[in-house]
Amino acid sequence: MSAISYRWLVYQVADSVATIRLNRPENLNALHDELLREIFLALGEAERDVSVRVLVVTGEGGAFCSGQDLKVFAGGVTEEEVHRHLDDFYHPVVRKFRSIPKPIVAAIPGVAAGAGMSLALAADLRIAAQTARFSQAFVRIGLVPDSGSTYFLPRLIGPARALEMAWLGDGIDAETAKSWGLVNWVVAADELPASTKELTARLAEGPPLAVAMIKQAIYRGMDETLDDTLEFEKRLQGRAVVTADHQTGLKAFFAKTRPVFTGR
Ligand code: T3D
Repeated sequence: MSAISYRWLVYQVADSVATIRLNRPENLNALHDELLREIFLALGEAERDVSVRVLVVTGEGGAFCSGQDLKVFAGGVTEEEVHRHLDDFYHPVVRKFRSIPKPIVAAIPGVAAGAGMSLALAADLRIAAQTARFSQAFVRIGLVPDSGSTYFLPRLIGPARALEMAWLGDGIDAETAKSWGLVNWVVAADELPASTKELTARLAEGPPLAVAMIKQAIYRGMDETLDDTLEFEKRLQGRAVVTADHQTGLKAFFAKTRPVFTGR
């Protein structure tokens, strides 16, 4: 039972997994301010809930998210307004994806376009249905990629493919996205819920402290020198070796049993 009542998304917790389901299917889960605010709140709720070990972000009605609700800006917007809008609504969400010390999986049933694709890219892992499509749609309406797309995309697929997507604005299908390294897994559309559950169950079984430190180290390592990274890994490993979960893992290894990690 959520402490917050959401109007534009569905928030559910089951088996240590919080699922955030964007719920504006009539416009492919387009993002308006209220939905963005609710995504931020839901991410925070899942972060604080100690029973939650993994988050899933997905969309209702066969789409992931079509990006900014274009009806909102149909009347025009000033430079200052767009700055404030990005600062107040998009950037807090994107930063939250990275700062939450738990795995975040984007489960992508259909189209992920514009800032909707940016949200999928901000997740740690992506599992896509064969029906998924990815589009850097910004250029089609004379805009530039935002909400982290120019950060995440070249890191995932390289600058040439990122430019191809951003300049041409063409959609790519799930298999192409997989072959480019943009998604981790592609599954049949009707298998997406079960495959997501299987994946998140495995992630939820992991030792939470080590899982959190791995997320921190991997992202930090992408922006640091080798020497800095070696030092940072050393510090994290010093914290990991003294956890009860490490002892649990060792005992399970020698006993040839499955470890049950508690996060201590
Ligand atoms: O400060 C700021 O916020 C600036 C930030 C901007 C960030 C951005 O995200 S800019 C990019 C915004 N997104 C787009 O430009 C994508 C627009 N949508 C599309 O190009 C296509 O809809 C898709 C490629 C995503 C899917 O195409 P298709 O053929 O599967 O569906 P459709 O028929 O185009 O869409 C279905 C309905 O959803 C349709 O409404 P209708 O005709 O049934 O009443 C369509 O208008 C509506 N819809 C789709 N995307 C949006 C939308 N309505 C509002 N905003 C949308 N983004």
